[in-house]
Amino acid sequence: MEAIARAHTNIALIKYWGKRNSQLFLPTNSSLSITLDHFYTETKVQFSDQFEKDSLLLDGNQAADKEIVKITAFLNHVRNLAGTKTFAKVTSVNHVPTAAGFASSASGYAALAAAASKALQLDLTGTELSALARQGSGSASRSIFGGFVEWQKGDNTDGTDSFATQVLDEQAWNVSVLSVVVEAGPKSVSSRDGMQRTVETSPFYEGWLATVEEDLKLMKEAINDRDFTQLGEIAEANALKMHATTLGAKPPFLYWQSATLDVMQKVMELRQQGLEAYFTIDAGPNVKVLCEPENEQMIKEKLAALSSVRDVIVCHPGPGIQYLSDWNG
Ligand code: 2P0
Repeated sequence: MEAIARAHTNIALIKYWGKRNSQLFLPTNSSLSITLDHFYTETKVQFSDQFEKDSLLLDGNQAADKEIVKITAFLNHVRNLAGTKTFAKVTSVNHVPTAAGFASSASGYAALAAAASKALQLDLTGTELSALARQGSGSASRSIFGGFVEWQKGDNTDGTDSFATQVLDEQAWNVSVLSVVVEAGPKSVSSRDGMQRTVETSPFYEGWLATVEEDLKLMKEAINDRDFTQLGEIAEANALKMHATTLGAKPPFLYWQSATLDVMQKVMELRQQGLEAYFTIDAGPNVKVLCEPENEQMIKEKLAALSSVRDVIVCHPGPGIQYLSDWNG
């Protein structure tokens, strides 16, 4: 009763920002992302009656009790589906460049959902697996699929219609996502706490909700038409609006650091010079820069030359869940 799965991280072009139900991980808005080829998590799950509790070995280290509590809560969903109470040993390795510091809950829970459900022979469809991964971390619902992926927020109170679907596969349109790692201190507010605080206290959150569905519609149009300019403009504007909501929260907070602004300003400057590039930023200081493949080397060099930039890793649309027969972790 064991299985191994690999899941890639994703970067949202239309952000998931806020929950309407935190127990079930139901979002207030739909979101859309690109699954990235370069960064992934591999996870092996073994179920055995010999185990007296769940355990997690993460990147070679035994996880702290706090992490085990989360994993157990998630595995309970999988065990309920399979009608078993057997405990599991989870071994997981994040394949992200060590300097990057963005180990991802998206790839982590997507890989765990896939490996655990396969180990228990659940034979879930892609959408069922996505809805399961969502209950570990919202953005994990999107990492089940490759390429361009939409997570439909759904309307049902039980979450049965809140899962991701593929908009375009990873071969269909090659855009470049430069992952820019900046010199920065640790972040003080997690994305989970940050989105909750924003929903509960920011007067700007209404403005977010008022425009996000239109952003999503325009983004899907851009993808359908392979219109890179529209994709970039909408993604950058959507990210800025998400971050603007945090400034209105009580107490206010900001994920950007000075290095983040250096990269944002450089991207705007490059655009003025005719080199088309756009930025998007998640709940942290690092920046992802979107460009077309023919410009990626030039833009990479310009960004890497900034003194506050530690590394630039070139990514492209990557695959969805893969099941592996051998463990190389
Ligand atoms: C996203 N983020 O769409 C957004 C944009 C961060 C900013 O999904 O509480 O780790 O586990 O559901 O998925 C990060 O939040 O939050 C995230 P939980 P998650 O990618």
